[in-house]
Amino acid sequence: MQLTIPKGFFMGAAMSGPQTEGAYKKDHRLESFWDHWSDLSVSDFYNKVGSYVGNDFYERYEEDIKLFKSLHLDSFRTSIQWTRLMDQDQKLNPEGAAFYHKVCACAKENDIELFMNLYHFDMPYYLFARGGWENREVVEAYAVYARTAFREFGKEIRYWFTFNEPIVEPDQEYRHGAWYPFLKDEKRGMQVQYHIALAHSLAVREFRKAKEEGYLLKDAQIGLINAFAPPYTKEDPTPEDLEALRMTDGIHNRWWLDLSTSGTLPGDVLETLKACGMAPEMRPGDEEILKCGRVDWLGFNYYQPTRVQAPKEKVDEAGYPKFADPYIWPERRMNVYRGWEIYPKGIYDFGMKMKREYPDMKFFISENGMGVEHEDRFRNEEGEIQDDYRIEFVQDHLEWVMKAIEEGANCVGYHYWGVIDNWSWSNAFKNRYGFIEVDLMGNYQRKLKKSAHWVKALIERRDGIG
Ligand code: BGP
Repeated sequence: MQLTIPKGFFMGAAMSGPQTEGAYKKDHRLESFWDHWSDLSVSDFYNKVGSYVGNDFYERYEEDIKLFKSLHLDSFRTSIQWTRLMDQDQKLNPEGAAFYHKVCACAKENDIELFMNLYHFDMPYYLFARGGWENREVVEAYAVYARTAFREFGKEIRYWFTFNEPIVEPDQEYRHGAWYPFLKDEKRGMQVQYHIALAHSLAVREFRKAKEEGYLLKDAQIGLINAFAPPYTKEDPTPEDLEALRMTDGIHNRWWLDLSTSGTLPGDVLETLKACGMAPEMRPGDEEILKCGRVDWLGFNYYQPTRVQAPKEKVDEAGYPKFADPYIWPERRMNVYRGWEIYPKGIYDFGMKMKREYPDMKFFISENGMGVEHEDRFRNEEGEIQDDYRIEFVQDHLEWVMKAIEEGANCVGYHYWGVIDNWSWSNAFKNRYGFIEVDLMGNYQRKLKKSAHWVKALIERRDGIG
């Protein structure tokens, strides 16, 4: 069956400043958390490629936006880097601002809607050194940064987002020990997660204020983007498995969904945390701040489902209560390069959850994509990468999105992650996601893959052209 997408449904590209821009020391940009980690131990990064280069977007933004246009993509998301926009005195860096003004102007010239995110795991290092998200002053500093960005670009950007996947830093840096500073401390992770919820809410408050004061476009909107991985457990669960599901869903999804739809945090989760001594420290007045956290719409990043079961051990290595263990579904299909399960139906299940539980909130699929290693293997005689696996991946997911829409989900778009190959954190350039290849040996030259032609034809059918 030929896939068709509805008219007016956003089809675009997702990317981020720290993974694409490069130019890490240009125009007085500050050192980021990633630059610091790269300097400290570059061998933690695949092939020793640290955070410095991105995919050269800083120099090639015009070419890239024109490429999006040539594929008929109607929108793209990137992020402002806090390190580029602000100086250490929390004042605007005019050179950094000039770059983002150029990006805004170029998107406009090409008739592409720009979705601008303010934070994509990229804290300025001087703030990280002061305790990062564990420190309330950093929460305040983020609000100053957000206010500065709204005032500076208010008339150029319609769609704003406070955070991309706010769950990732608490998880990767504080709970799982996967990213620098490699901590495994659930309690500190919870405090960080709480402070990010406050930072998000303060930024939304700044947005509303900036709108009232006339700094923003009249129809400007603010959203939050999260990895809303739908959680599943065994088909025949015990009450303990269901409890594991409740807390996993509570910390990963409901925490952000309740905050962004009703300006509260899930009471049952806070109670459980309190009972086991893991509740974050809250201050008088915080409830009022959180109430500001309601947004206009949501982004849903989807790569894989979360499958959990009751934990074998009651406590972790540090002595904190464990809420869940991973559950390996016997029928799972894997993206072996990334180690992530491929389960397109998860996107539909999440759409149905939104329809049932948060019917007034519209959302879009803000990331979905397939990273594959050694794509050179798939070149044809003309040198073009034949990434049929990627076409199949996107088609399968989009079919489930369309089914969710038919059944009433308020989903208004789809952004593919990494339309142009980019730098993937500690995996650097190991797995390539793009419809467009970046030739690292050829001065970052861009080349279309087979999937680029496929997505172009798909959008042409939507628009009745071609
Ligand atoms: C999401 C992030 C992106 C991107 C993507 C792919 O979680 O928002 O920044 O990196 O995952 O993951 P990875 O790059 O780790 O392969």
